[in-house]
Parts: sequence; structure tokens; C-alpha cells
Amino acid sequence: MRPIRFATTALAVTALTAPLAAPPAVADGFHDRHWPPHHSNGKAERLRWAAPADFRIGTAVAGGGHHTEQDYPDPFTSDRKYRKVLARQFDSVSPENQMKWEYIHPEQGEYDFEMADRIVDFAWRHGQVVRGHTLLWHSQNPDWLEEGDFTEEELRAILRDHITTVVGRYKGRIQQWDVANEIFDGDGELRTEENIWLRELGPGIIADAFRWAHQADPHAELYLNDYNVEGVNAKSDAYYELSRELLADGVPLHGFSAQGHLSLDYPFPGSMEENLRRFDELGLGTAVTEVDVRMTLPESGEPTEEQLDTQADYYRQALQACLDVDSCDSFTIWGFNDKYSWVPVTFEGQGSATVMTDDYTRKPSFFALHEALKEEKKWPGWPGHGRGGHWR
Ligand code: 9MR
Repeated sequence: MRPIRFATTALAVTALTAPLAAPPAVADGFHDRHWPPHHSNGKAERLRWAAPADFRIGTAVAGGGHHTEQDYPDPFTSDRKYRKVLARQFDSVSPENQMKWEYIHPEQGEYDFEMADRIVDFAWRHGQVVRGHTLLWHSQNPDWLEEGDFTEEELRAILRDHITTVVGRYKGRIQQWDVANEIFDGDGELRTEENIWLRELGPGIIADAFRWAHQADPHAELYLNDYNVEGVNAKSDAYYELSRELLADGVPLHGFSAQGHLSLDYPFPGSMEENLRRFDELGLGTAVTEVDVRMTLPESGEPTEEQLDTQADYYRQALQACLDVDSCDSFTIWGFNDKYSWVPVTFEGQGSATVMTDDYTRKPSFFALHEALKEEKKWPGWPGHGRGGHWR
């Protein structure tokens, strides 16, 4: 059953700019497990078309966060070309900022779903799944929460209400939720100072967050998500131990994901496949959720050919690590064109981190992803790929 037929891109763009009717995110009669079809009316040069049927290729949807301080309007709502590429190339989308607390829950007891609804609706119309980001984090929380004077009991109730309300609103529309984001520091210690929930309520709140999310949407896959956990290291070890404990306690944890913010200034994390595989062997789903590959730019501000080639190789290796692990069926890049990337805003002198230039010209890294997806589709599980050599 396909509850809603696919709209053409042109229609969809018109619909997006037209006044919104009732929030489209909450559809009647939508069966939880019927994700929009893996769309395949694309041309051969589209990433989503190149991808195997069981594999999602995604991107962040630009808006909020650092974008609000740039000299361009909100990319998702204002840039038609951006939406066109977003719809054509990807079959998974992650709101870059629009589902974070400061956007979706700006005042105590007041939710603002407008942007999140638009993204979820766009995704539905374009046959894309959505990764929800994020529910329990130390960053981008509103002042009313961080500076409020709440008792433990009140804070628990606030978190429970938030998770129940947000996850419940998009029930059946979100494939994976980053329930807990960046809860460990680089030494593999829980962030018990920065993270308001861990600081005020203790580590047991992690399990509660997963339980509440599961109650609100029993079919959403619930993830632990972090950066610098691509390879085997102290931080990913901490996640491995935590995952084992949560699973042993019967907590509805379904997956572990590595963000994949990589840099040419550091070697590629060579143990990425090994790391994802050990979570896979725990019975968890795995995903790569925020890939970009930044670099220190020459004085000209333009990357050299060599830099672009090495970058392409990093992208390819990251994707291949995921393709080679059976449970890793979702690979998301953190934006697709340099113009909207968070990298130059955060790291002085660095940039060119995405797969397309400012004007959407595809870089070698785009073609590296495309090629790796195409090969996997043609020869699933070959040679020696972990995906089992069959269509799942
Ligand atoms: O890309 C996001 C940027 O627009 C925000 O300003 C920034 C604020 O923290 O968050 C960025 O996204 C982050 C993501 O939510 C979690 N992992 C790291 C990402 C890059 O900082």
C-alpha cells in the first residue's frame, strides 16, 4: 500500500512555498512501518538512484543554527535550487537544527513545530525517510531550560513531556531518532557537567529517555549518536559498554551511530568498519549520520586538486565502511553544498567540506559516493562485503 503518491519536484516546490494547510506531519491511517517507497524515477547520476534498495543516503537539511548569522536567507525555505537537489539526490533527511530544543521548544510549555513539520512533510512528498535529531543533548537548549530553577522532579517531567510530545507528533514519520547525542567526552567520561540532564538527574536518565521515546513511537529506531567515535577508541569503547548495559537491562536501544565529521588534517579513522561491526554484533543497528570532510584551505581559498582527491577518498572510505557492515543501512552527509556548511563558520581557514561547491557543482567526493553506491548495488556483498551478498 502506498498511502500517498509521489509528487513531482516542481509540484512539491510550489506546495512548499504555498501557505501550509493543517500540519501535514501527522497523517491519519498511516501505517507505522510503511516508509515512503525507495524512490527510483531519478536519472543515473543521482545518489539515491545509485544506492542499493535497502540503503538510505541522506543529508542534513540546512536551516537554523549557524545559518541564522549568515548573509543568506533560510536555505530550506528560500533556495529553490537547494530543495531541488535535496529532493533529487537523497532519500533520507535530518533536520540540521530545526528539531533541537531551542527551535522546537523555545518557551516552557510552548512548542514550535513549523519548520520541523515542513521538513517532515517535504520528506514524505519526496519519498524520503527522516532522522530525528535530537532529544537529549548538552547543546542548543533554550535559556528557559538551562537557566531555569527546577527541582529534579520537574526536570524529569519536562524531559518526559518533551520526548512524548515531539516523538509522538511525528510517530510513524521518523525512521531513526538520535535520542542521546554526544553524552561522552573524548576520554569516554559521561558529560556530567555540561549536560543538564546527566548533571541534574544522573546517568539513569539515558535509559528513561529511550523508554519514553519508545512508548511514544514503538517503531522508531532509537540511537546513541556522537562524533569522534568512527574508529575504535576510548569514546567508542564507552559507547560499547553503555550499549551492552542498556541492552542487558532491556532498554529499547536500537542503534549506534558515528557522526563522521572528518578532517584532512587527521588520518582517516582506519578502524571504522571494525568499530561499526562490533555494535552490529551486539545486535544493534548502525549508521553514519553527519559526514563531512574539512580541510585547511590554501591562501587562494580554493582547495587544490590533490586535496579534493584525498577528500573524495575519505568520503569513499567512510561510505564503504558502512556498506561493509550488515546493519549499517543509513549514511548521511552533513549538508551537500559548501555555501551552507557549518565548517568555515566554526573552523577558521577551513572549508570545502561537502560534496558540492557553493553553486552545486559536484566535486570528486560526490562522484566517489556515487560510484561506491553503484558498485554496491551492482555487486551487493562483493567482494567479501559484510552486507551478505543478497538483497535484503
Ligand atoms: O550544523 C549545525 C550548526 O548549524 C549549528 O550552529 C551547530 C550548533 O551546535 O550544530 C551543528 O550541528 C551539529 C550537530 O547537531 C551535532 N553534531 C555536530 C554538528 C556540527 O557541529
